[in-house]
Parts: sequence; C-alpha cells; structure tokens
Amino acid sequence: MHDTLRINGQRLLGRLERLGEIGALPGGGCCRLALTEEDRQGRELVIGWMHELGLEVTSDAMGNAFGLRPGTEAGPPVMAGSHIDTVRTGGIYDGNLGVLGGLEVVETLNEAGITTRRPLCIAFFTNEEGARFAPDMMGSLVYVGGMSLEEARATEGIDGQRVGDCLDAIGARGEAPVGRPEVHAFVEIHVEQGPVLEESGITIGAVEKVQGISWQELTFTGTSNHAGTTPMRLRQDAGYAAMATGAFVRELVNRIGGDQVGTVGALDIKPNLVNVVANHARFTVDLRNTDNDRLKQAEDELKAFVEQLAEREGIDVEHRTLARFDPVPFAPEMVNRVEASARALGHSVMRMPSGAGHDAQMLARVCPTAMIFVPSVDGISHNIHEYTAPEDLEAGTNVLLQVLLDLAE
Ligand code: HGY
Ligand code: MN
Ligand code: MN
Repeated sequence: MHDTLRINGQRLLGRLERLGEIGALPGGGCCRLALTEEDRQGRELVIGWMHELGLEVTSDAMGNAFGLRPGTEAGPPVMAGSHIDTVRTGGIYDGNLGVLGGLEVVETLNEAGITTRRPLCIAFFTNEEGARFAPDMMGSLVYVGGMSLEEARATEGIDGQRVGDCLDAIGARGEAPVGRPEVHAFVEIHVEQGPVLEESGITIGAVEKVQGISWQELTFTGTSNHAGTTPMRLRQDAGYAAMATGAFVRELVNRIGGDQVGTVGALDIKPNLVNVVANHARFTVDLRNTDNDRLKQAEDELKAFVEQLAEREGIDVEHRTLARFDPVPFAPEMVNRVEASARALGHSVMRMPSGAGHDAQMLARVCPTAMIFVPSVDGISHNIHEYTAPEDLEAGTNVLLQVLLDLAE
C-alpha cells in the first residue's frame, strides 16, 4: 500500500539546513550542546514545525518532546525520532535527520491525505550526546525507565551545572510523566557516522545492533613541582600519568583488536604551565566493542594499568564511571523490515552494527526497534565537515516512510 509514495527531499534538506543555522559555527556545522540557549532555540523551531504539521505536541519531565499524529484507531503509536542536541563541533545531520526525517514523513502523509491505522509519533529526546552531561542517551534512558528523573536532574555537567537547573532554565521541563511509555514500535534514521557504507558502495544500512559503550573519567593527583630542579626520582607527575595512560589505551585497543576502539577525548591538566610538574590530570576514556566480554577485558586491563601506575608514581587516582551500556541487538523482524523496504525501493542495503550510541538502543528496551543508516562522506562525524549526500538523505527517508507505513498499518 502507498508503495509509490515518496518524500520531498528538498523540503527535508531545507529543514536540516534551517535547524543547522542554530548554533552555526564559522566554516560549517553547529554547536547545540544539550540544555543551552541554542538547544532552547532548536527545540522552539522543531516544536513549531510539529504544530504547523498538525501534530499534538507534548513533552515530559525530562524535556523529551513528542508530536502525535492520530490514527484511525487509538492505541500505542509507531514512533520515529532521535535527538537535536549536538556535540561542540557537530554536524547538521547527526540526530537531526532522525527527527526531521520523521516530520518529512508526516508532511508527506498530510499532503497525500493518508491517515494510518495506528497513531504516529515524532520525538526528540533530551541530551542524547552526553557531551555536556554524561551519560549519553540520557533523555531516552529516563524515558524508558532506565534512569530516575531525580538522578538525571541531579547530574552535574562538565561546566559544573546540573541537568535539572538547566532543563528548567530553558523552559524544557514538560508535564508528562516519564518511565513506562506505551510505544508500538520505534524507528530511527541516522547518518552512519563511520566509513562502512561509503567504502562498501551501499546506500542503506539495516542496523543489527549497537555496540557496548564504556565511558570513564580518571583523575590523577600528584604534586606540582619545579620542572628544572625536581629530580625525576622525586616527581609525582599527574601529567605524565595521564599521557602514559593514553598511550596504554592505544596499545590495549590494538592488542584486543576486532571491533575494539578506545579514545581519550577530554583532558584537563593543572596548573598547565610549561615549567611546572602537573599535580592534577583529569581525562576521559571511551571504550567500545560489539563484544561485551572483550569490552569488560579492556576495562579490567585499564583499571589494573592505572592502579599500578599510580602506585609506581606515588600519586592518587580516582575512577568515575560516566556511562556503561551493554551491546543492544535489534529485533530481527525489524531489521528484516528495513532490509525489505530498502530493496523494494531499489536501494542497495547491508546489515551492520552501529559504532555510535543512539536513542534507539534505549527504546529497544520497551518496543521492537529498528535503525536505518545512510552514508557519511569520508566517514566523518562529530566534526563540522559531517556530510551526507541529498540523494542518500532522500533514499533513507523514503525507507523510513515505508517502514513506518508498514508498522502503522
Ligand atoms: O557517543 C555516542 O556514541 C553518541 O554520539 N552519543
Ligand atoms: Mn546521534
Ligand atoms: Mn552524536
């Protein structure tokens, strides 16, 4: 049914570019960190579009927003969505495509005068990136009951501010409760953010699983001292310890191999001066693997290394877990739907894991869930040069349209 219906790619691209103007960075891309003024403006724009499309808009106590399109029957909706917050050097597609692609499906159905049997709902979730407030996927985690609202609101960010205060300050706290949502199924279209589709010459990714994620914050505390007069045998150098750990992470990841990845992305050294041995080094280690046992091995080896290093250097070390999610498989029949719809539309398609975390991995806890990937040029993301060709955006959103229609009928 409605096999010949197609979305309007130009209109979708226009919305992506318009939303990308909020927090736009010189040279491209945008910075719309969660619960900032830019996030508020982004929310206002997208919720305005939801109203224009005739959706019934609600938001919950975590600031997750939902645009409901009634069906001919009542009951749990078929949902599509993602996030509109970005990292500090974000692109205009990461997350935004999942939300605006859903709105494009709604507008296409409005134009065609089609009402689906089940209701449809287009959602965006608060703080998916976790770059300012860890963990990532915080809003959808609270939505499915995996984190209490209180714990989320009390979370302190990298700038010392709390989620609850910032949520209230931008007026994003809604009335609807959080916890045990009623969703028939969830579909998220997202840019791949990696090189696989492009290198394979494939247009659509039918995502089978999201890999496991481990975020840790490590803090070494030593003694600041004179860089010239302090003999090496007397140093308690937190800066050296942090950099030695960074080098160990790379060695560890190469040794484990396979899908294992590891990143030291944030680093704060004090007093951060050329002629002072550092007494403070706080940094993050992001470890991921599709195989949970190997991810645990990586975590264990990192812990052992860091503790032996602190002992040897005579410094203190503190561990803080910022996020820990096991790999999440998607329901096979949902992966099949993505694959079948892509093929029916004449697009090349392959099954693959997701290297990035997504809201879909949280929705998979409460309903059958699928993800549709489209290629990232040069595999670049979390970078202002993130780019996906318009024809691929259109192809993926046409797959989203067909999968949603199937699920809603
Ligand atoms: O970190 C991630 O994988 C996602 O971008 N939040
Ligand atoms: Mn994303
Ligand atoms: Mn991201």
